[in-house]
Amino acid sequence: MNPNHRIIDTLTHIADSYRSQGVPYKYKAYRTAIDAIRSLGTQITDVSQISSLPGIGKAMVDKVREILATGALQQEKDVMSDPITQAIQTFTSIHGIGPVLAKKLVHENALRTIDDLEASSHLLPPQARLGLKYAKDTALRVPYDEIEDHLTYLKKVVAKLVDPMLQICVCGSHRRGGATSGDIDVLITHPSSSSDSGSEYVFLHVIVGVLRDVGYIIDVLAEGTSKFMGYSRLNPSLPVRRLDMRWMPYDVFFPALLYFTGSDMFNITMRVEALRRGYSLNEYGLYEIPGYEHLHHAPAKGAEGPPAGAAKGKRVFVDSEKAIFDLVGMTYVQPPQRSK
Ligand code: DCP
Ligand code: MG
Ligand code: MN
Repeated sequence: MNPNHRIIDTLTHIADSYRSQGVPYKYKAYRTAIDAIRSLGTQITDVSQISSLPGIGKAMVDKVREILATGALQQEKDVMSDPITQAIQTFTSIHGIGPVLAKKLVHENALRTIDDLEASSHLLPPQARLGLKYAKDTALRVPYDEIEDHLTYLKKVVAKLVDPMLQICVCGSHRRGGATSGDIDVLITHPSSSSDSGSEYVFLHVIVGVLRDVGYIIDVLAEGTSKFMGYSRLNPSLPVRRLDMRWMPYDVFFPALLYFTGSDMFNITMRVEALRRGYSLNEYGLYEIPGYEHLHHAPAKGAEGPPAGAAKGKRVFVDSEKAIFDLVGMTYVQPPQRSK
C-alpha cells in the first residue's frame, strides 16, 4: 500500500465529488496533485516534501498540512456527510446520467437514492433506465482476479465459436495494474485484418452475437462497427459488470492499445506532446500533420505544434507502444506508471 494512502484517499474523495458535480478543472487539479503524491514513494511527514512538486499549489499544500496535523480534512468530512453531494455522486455513477441531469433529479425532484430513482424512472431517458436496472451491481468494483477470469472465458469462447486466431486483451485500469476496476475494457484484433479492407469490422458483431447466445452479454447499451458497450456476467452468483469492447484492425492495433490503456489524463498529456512534434494521435492511429516539419529532436521550449483540429495527414504505422512514445519524444513507461 502507498505510504501516503490516507492523503491520497482523502483527496480522491474530493476529486470524485467535483467530477460528479461537473467541475472538470477542479477534478483535474486534484488528479494531478494525487498523481504527484502517489509517485513520491516516501511517507510525507512535512509539507516541505511536496510544496515544490509540479502540480501542487498552495491550496493543496494547506490541505495536506491539515491532514498531517489533524489526521483528517474537514472539507472531506463535509463532502462525505452531505446527502445532496452523495446523491449526485450516486446518480452520476449510473450510465446515462451526467452532472446536469443528476443535479436536476436531486434539486428539482428531491430524489436521493437508487430506490427513489426506481420509483421515478419515468423521469429518466431510456439509456439511464437501462443503467438504473444494473446500478446496484455496477456500483461494485470489479476485482483484478475476476477480470482475469473474464479474459480466460472470453478467449476460450471466442476461439471455439468464432476464430482461434482472434487476439483479446484487457486494457483500462486493469492493464495499469489496478487492484479493482470500474468496468472491463476489452480490445480485440485479428492478425489477418487491415485498416484498408474494412471487411473485418464484421468480427465485433459476430463476437457480440456469440457472447449473447452463451448468456455472457446480458444487455446492450450501444453497438457500432468498432465499439460495443453493454453488460456482462460471468456466472449468476457474480454481479453484473459493465463491459466495453473495441475492435481494431491489426495494423492500427498499437495506437488503440495505448489509448484504451489510458489513463484518460495520461492520454491528454501524450496528445499534447504528439502535437508539439507535428503528429496527431488518437485511438484510431498516429498521423503526420501535413505542412509541419516532423521533429526528430525536442522542440524549442514554448514551441507549439499545429492546432488540434489540423487536417489529418499520412498515417504512421507502428509495431509497438514504445514506437509511439519514441515518435512523440516521450520516455517509455509501463502501464502502471501511466496514471497521470
Ligand atoms: N479514455 C480516454 N478518455 C476518456 C475515456 C476513456 O482517454 N474520456 C481511455 C483511457 C481509459 C480507457 O479509455 O483508461 C478506458 O476508459 P474507462 O472509462 O474504462 O477508464 P479506466 O479503465 O481507466 O478506469 P475504470 O477503472 O474507472 O474503468
Ligand atoms: Mg475501465
Ligand atoms: Mn471502460
